[in-house]
Amino acid sequence: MRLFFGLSLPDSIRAVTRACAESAAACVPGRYALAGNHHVTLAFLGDVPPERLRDARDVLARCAAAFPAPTLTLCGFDHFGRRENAILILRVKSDPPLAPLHDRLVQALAAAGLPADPGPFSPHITLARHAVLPDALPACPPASFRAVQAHVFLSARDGAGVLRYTPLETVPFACPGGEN
Ligand code: 2AM
Repeated sequence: MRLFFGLSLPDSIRAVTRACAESAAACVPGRYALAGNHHVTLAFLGDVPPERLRDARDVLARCAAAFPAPTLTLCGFDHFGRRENAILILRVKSDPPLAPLHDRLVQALAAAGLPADPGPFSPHITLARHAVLPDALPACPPASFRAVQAHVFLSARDGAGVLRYTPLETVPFACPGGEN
């Protein structure tokens, strides 16, 4: 099974990312992700035998339990790759930054004998692939949310052949104030 660790978006934030994707689609051709698939990847594992799902979950649970629930802010459009064949993204800023968590996850996965893409890591939400970027992109309103949970996601095609990211496991971040 193809797995990754990531953060899901609250409905209010997904409404913003959906609106950003719709406004981009008016001027940026590309293959747009389903808004239901919008997420922030923390670490990508790739193919994992189903019997090791529990071990992957335990790695995420241990690392998340030692990390304060981060506040994420959408910081506007950006891209990876060439402008004529780009991955269109929304940049995400996190407080505290997510890079140390990504590094810890990659180390813990390796120690558990699980696969992990070492990076580079740059937090974002993918909106479209094979995008052809114009000189200017529309504005995307700033929006913030606190992620109190992380997930093990399954990346798989549904019966109709549509790629879906499905949370299989959910684990809490540390919450110093004890609010969650
Ligand atoms: P993304 O986070 O930029 O959207 C499932 O494939 C998810 O894991 C996708 O959201 C994808 O990119 C992310 N991902 C991170 N590293 C990956 C890799 N090496 N191969 C495939 N997907 C990867």
